[in-house]
Amino acid sequence: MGHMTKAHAAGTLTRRSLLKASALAGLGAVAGPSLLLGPRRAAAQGAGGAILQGSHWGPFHAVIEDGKFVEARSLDVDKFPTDMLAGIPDSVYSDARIRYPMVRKSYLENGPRANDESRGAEEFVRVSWDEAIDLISGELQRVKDTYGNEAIFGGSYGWKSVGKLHNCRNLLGRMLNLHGGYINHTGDYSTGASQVIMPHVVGRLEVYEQQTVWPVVVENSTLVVLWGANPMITNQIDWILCEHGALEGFAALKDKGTRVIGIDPVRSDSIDEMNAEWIAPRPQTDVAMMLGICHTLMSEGLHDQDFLDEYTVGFEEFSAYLSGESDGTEKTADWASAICEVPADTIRQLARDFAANRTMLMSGWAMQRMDHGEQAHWALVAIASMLGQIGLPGGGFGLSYHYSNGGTPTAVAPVLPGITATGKAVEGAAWLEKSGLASIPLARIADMLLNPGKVIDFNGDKVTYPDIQLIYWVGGNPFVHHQDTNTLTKAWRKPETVIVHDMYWTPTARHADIVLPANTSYERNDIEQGGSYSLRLMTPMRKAIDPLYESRSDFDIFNEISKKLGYGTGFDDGKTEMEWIEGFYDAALTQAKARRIDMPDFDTFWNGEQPLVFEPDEEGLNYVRYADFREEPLLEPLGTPSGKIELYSRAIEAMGYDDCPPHPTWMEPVEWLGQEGAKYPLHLDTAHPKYRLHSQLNNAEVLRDKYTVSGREPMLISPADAEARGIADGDVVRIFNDRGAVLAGAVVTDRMRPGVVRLNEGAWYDPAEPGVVGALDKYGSPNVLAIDKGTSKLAQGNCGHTAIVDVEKFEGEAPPVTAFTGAPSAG
Ligand code: PGD
Ligand code: PGD
Ligand code: 6MO
Repeated sequence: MGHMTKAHAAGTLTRRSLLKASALAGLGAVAGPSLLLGPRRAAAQGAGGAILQGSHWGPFHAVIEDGKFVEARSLDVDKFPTDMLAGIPDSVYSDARIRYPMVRKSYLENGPRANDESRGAEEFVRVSWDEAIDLISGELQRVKDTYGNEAIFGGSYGWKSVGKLHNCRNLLGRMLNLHGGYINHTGDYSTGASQVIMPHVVGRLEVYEQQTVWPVVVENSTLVVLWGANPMITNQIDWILCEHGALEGFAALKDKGTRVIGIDPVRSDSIDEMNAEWIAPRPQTDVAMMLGICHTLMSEGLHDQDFLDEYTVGFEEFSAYLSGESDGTEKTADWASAICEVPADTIRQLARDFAANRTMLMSGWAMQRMDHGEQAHWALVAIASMLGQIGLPGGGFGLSYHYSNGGTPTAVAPVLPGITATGKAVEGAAWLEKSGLASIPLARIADMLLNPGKVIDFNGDKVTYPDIQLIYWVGGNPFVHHQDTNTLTKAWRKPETVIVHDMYWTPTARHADIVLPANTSYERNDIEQGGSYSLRLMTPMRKAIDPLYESRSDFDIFNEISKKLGYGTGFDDGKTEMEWIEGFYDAALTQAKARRIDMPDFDTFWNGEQPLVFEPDEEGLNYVRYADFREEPLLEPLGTPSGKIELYSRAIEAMGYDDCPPHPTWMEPVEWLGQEGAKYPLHLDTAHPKYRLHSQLNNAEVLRDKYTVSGREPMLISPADAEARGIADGDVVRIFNDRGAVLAGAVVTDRMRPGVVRLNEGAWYDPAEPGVVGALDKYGSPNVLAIDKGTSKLAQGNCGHTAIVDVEKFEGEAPPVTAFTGAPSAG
């Protein structure tokens, strides 16, 4: 075959964008929830001397004035640039910036000590780069000699900046591999439960895969369900450069007037934006609601028996559960209604509407980030299987329409390689074999630190916790992202040494012994691709400003440590930053040549003012997920043991886990609103924030000004719940349960289902008494309140959305927020 696809520079001023720009200039400033899909661009701009850069928020022009980065200006190629761009320069120059290598005072004076309670509490002392590198390399050697590489945790998780070279997590792994290896993690916080169960159900990861594309959905779907998904907010970012293509898809769906239903305890921005019908279940009960829908489909004969016979296994067992034959409880809509508090008639009508339409079930991930989170997506697959539309244009289910702009047609583009964690293995080769096994399910980190030697179940295996003495964290923020901060504070005292690189004094950096100032990706050169699924963009990330203060790139830091440890050019392969970048581009160029994709030479690319844009071909524009399997179930089997969709899994049955049965099952979460004798009356929804990427940009004041209440994180509460507690809009409130307490600012709103309050994840933990277990958090981090428990023995995912709490008006003078000022320093 062979087609010629041209990568072209973006930013040609079309007539449409000109019209939009002139008629609506300035509207972007007032873009609130109802305008998320509205025209929101200021007049299109050329580069004008600005520097092409990129981020999780999208590519942009870094506008530099007098050597200062003053604006991250969106590009024309991005039809829906995010408001978060405004926070980028602000965060770069924020007070929270780490300026110099710093060491915790008593660590510097007395050296590593176990069980240190002053971690997080003490002031830091400035040291020179030479001292810092000596200290770290000496410590890496000492811990290796004393305890072995198994004592080093380098499974540092988090949303490090974009860029194929300055991938700090891989760079850390690369340095530690040279040094003989380390304890790694498996899984992530995003889809901890689903990414483990989906391979048992559909033989694929599913959560990180391309969806039936938007043009097909817009043309064919007659009903779209946003099931616990808030794509207007969560598609603002991408794991690589964001291109916001799914927002173009949602805009087209809205233009067409397709019916949308939103199932969410919160009337989300997406529900408003899509004019969706709002159904608000009690949180953590979607599985019951889904089973009620399955039961209705079955009892009303609306299920597609032919599809079930040909493409699935296990419906017999599953239907015996629905009918109550296997456990004595019939999963009727009325049964479900008593649990999820959605009227039984609504549940039945949903089943009928799903069956009567070409229905696309788009699910977010919050519902698997809770106790027994494995069940939700499995039950959703069961509904979709009973509807029999999987593999048809616009039908079935999708687990990634809300993430990294899933469903944006995949372009004909090469894939840029990047730096890997495997340097040249030196002596540690034997140990490296073991290192494959030595990774712990990520969200069990506090449990691991507290219980060396403990054995846990994980997806049919047993995992033995190592005895960690050194933690090395880069590119993540566990003191914000991990559940139950007070338990983590305790656990974090266990290792002898904690080393962190970050750009900012995050709560994690404050809880380290040695802190190194990394520079931002705007202070170094790199290269990145855009659109995790679409591969639509490729851009140089040209250094826009010199590194601030004494900050350096993680690459340089790890390279120097590696050299100090005696690994020569093992880390950098003797190549400079620009040589690495050009090497990645050349590898892409080679692929492009083989596939007859037109791409400029490196110099032209590097000096371009706009990203390269790659276009999809017919195949990309018409992609229907599971169409191949539907057409050829025998020739294109799924990766499950049966080759089919498994509504009953023999593999899971064989594991014999009490908390993960072999078919989709309703089990009460460890704590929830319907629990008998529930200790607290409100559920805490910890959804992802509109103006941050997790904790990133929380230190940008221009953004904080948009959402904080009395300088604190906003907590959304229904009018009824607020009134019952004498809470008014704007009040400082105290949210609490047995695990801890936080302050926040009340926003009283009818967007909340009564009984539910929302505090977004990513808020910086700000303890009133630093380092003290049980301290009041002055700013409002929800993970002080969330439970630290694995979803089940199968996936051991995190349960960030499992927490019940109460709220009261805070009386007296609230202590000032100090999270964003930088750590206390002794000089
Ligand atoms: P970020 O705030 O993105 O959060 O947790 P994650 O740790 O990823 O942290 C990234 C950190 O890396 C920032 O401090 C940033 O400054 C730093 N960084 C960025 N670039 C660089 C670099 O080049 N070098 C160095 N050295 N540092 C860099 C996110 C995690 O939180 C995720 S993905 C999810 S899905 C979870 N969501 C929830 C939830 O829904 N509910 C609760 N309760 N908890 C959650 N936590 C999880
Ligand atoms: P959440 O906001 O946690 O996003 O994507 P994910 O889909 O997990 O939850 C989505 C919706 O689920 C919310 O509206 C929430 O109210 C709802 N929900 C909560 N509990 C329930 C429930 O019990 N039932 C139902 N039906 N709905 C419920 C997260 C994804 O977003 C991830 S993993 C990452 S790493 C990225 N993070 C960010 C980010 O931090 N900021 C932005 N702006 N965008 C992101 N995109 C990505
Ligand atoms: Mo995530």
